Amino acid sequence: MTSDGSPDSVSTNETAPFRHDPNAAPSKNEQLEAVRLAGGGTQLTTDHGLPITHTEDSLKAGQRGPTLLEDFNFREKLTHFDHEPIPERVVHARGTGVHGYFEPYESLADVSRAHLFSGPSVRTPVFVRFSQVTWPRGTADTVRDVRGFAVKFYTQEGNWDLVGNNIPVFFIQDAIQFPDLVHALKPEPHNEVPTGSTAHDTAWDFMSLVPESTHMAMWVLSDRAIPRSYRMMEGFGVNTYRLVNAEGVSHLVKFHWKPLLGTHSLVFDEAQKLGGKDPDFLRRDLYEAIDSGAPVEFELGVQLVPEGDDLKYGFDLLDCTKLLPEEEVPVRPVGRMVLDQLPDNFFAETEQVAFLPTNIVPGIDFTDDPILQGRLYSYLDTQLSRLGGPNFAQIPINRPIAPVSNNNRAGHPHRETIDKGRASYYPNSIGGGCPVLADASTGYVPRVARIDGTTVRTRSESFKDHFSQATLFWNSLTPTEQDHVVTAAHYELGKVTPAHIRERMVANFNQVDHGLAVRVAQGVGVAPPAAPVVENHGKSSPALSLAARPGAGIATRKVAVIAFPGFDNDDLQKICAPLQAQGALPEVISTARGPMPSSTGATYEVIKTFLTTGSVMYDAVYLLGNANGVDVIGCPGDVLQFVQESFRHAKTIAAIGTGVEIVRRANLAVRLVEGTGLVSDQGVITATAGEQEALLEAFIPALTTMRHWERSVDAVPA
Ligand code: HDD
Repeated sequence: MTSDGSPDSVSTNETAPFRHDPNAAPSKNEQLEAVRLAGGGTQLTTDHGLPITHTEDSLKAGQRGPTLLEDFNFREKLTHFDHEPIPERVVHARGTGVHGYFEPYESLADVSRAHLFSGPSVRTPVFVRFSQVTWPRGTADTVRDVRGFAVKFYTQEGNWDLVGNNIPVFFIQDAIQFPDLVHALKPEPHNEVPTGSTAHDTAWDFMSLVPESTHMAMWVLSDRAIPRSYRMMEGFGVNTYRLVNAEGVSHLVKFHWKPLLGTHSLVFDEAQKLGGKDPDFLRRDLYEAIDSGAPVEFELGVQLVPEGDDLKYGFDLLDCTKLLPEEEVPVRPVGRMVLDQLPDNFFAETEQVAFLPTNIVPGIDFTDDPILQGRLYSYLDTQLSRLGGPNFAQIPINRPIAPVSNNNRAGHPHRETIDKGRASYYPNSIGGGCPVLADASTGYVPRVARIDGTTVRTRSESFKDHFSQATLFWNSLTPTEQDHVVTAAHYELGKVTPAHIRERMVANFNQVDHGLAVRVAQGVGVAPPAAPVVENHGKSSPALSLAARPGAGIATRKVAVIAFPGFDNDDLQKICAPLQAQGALPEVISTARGPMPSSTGATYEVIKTFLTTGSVMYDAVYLLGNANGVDVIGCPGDVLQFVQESFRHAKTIAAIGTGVEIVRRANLAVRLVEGTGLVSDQGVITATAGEQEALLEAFIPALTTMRHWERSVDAVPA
């Protein structure tokens, strides 16, 4: 067989020029490729393979003379550099990708004929790209935004791309509004301000005028939009898809990804500070976790609804501004995805990966959801300008593991495949009819659906309830999560200039919940609405709160261990080993990089300092005791800020021996140990010297809790 699947010897081909004979010796191209693969590759060469002896000076006419045009190496190097950038994605430009695999727990054959779901022995390679939606490639990781959660499954039946987000609903109901939405959210066109924030006029002008976006706006104002880690957020397919079994029976399906580590978020103040301290916080977190062998695992689940029940739940399953509460249709666990390998090259893999909702496999199908329908057009189209033309599927990261044989040929900018044979059309007899059509048992067969209606440009009546699920979401949040929504609204709308936009948003919130509207109004200079528009229906879906999935254990939680010269070595050993044994990541922080003497004279090699880190990069802080006492340390502002900020961000703080004195000087509104013993108050745990074991016993559960919301942030002294 040739690379395009054409058979080798057909009688009609016998007299043809340039006939390809597979039994013949390797072609020149194949011989050249074999030589290339055998090559060494450590010597500096031009792009054309010429070994280069000098690359730091251009070829000049005399010591101080002009550069010569003849210097082809100079020209090649500069030309290549000048053409390095490619257009960034119009949305989801900033992202990071990793490799892994997916394994089903059991066969899903009752609902889908997809081979990747056929049983636990099928392991499918995946590439996952997590992203932000709205901002340019250079934006800080932690800004408030929806996060993309795109998974490419390299299945034996071709690539399946599940291109979802970390929020289960969307802003709009019809894809024709997507360009308007994105234009409004992005930096404003006259001055390209602001980057990395929807806190500006056009964003809220649009959302205030499009009431169906209110539900999504509530999610974006919630802590979901500032995840602590890509490893600690849920993923959702958002649109409704179909699963189809071998008998042709289909179910509507919503896809879910559940993180093994539970769902956790940053505090907004922390997210903003991280933008300066570590703009790469989320990608670094993912890389470091995978590099250290820590578990990065998600469970795939499906909510299945029999065909025909799309209106049964009080809303339309084709309307992706709505979610299907898990309490109504439980999520059936399907399998696990493990992310365990970093890409070798960011550009080649993460930047060049192209996700297409049209990439589906037999056993998975579309619905008439108008957002999904629009997406089926847009993604292929965008790859053409981003990746330069129709051959992007041949870029290694996009190449399926399933064999490809068709009659697509040539194309700008390049074609990697060296197609053979004369027949590049269907039907043909010259190539023996190859490639032949798949039969219905192996190939993709589009769903059979009766479509009957007159052309309209209207929104379905079943899409017209814009607020009751926003109320459901609001009712499902914990009081702390609700406070965060209100503060985020104060921040976002507080930066909106025209009063009428702020007023319209408050009016929309009043359709969600009167109390919410009043609280938002109070912070944004708008008169609170006098009365509710509708009574809150009182329903909730506990699964929508981040608190519903805390995860278990302390794996990959980062602990800042603060130490100064003369630190108690015994304290250090007794804290680090047990934490590491449970998968946590303690890191010593001090005032200067280099060897630091301990109380016993042994030295510790300090890598992290107050200058190169910040409390916002850690989940908890632990202050070691010191033989020299706290006055020698002098309690620099850096350490006090570290402790106060950790307190403000509701993190666990532990201190022992003289470390307690530092906490005392930080003036936190908690009880601290006096005399001997251990005191634990609102996640601040203090103990006298020598009480390491008791301290650890209290510290580990507190670290598992992650945040101590019982603290009042206002308790932080000015
Ligand atoms: Fe989209 C990228 C997710 C609606 C048009 N989208 C993109 C990515 C994700 C999503 C995760 C980044 C993929 C990557 O990492 O490369 N998009 C969604 C979700 C949506 C959604 C969950 C709502 C259910 N998108 C949507 C609509 C349109 C687009 C309605 C247009 C009609 N999306 C695009 C795009 C992008 C894209 C312009 C930009 C880069 C790309 O496709 O490859 O075509």
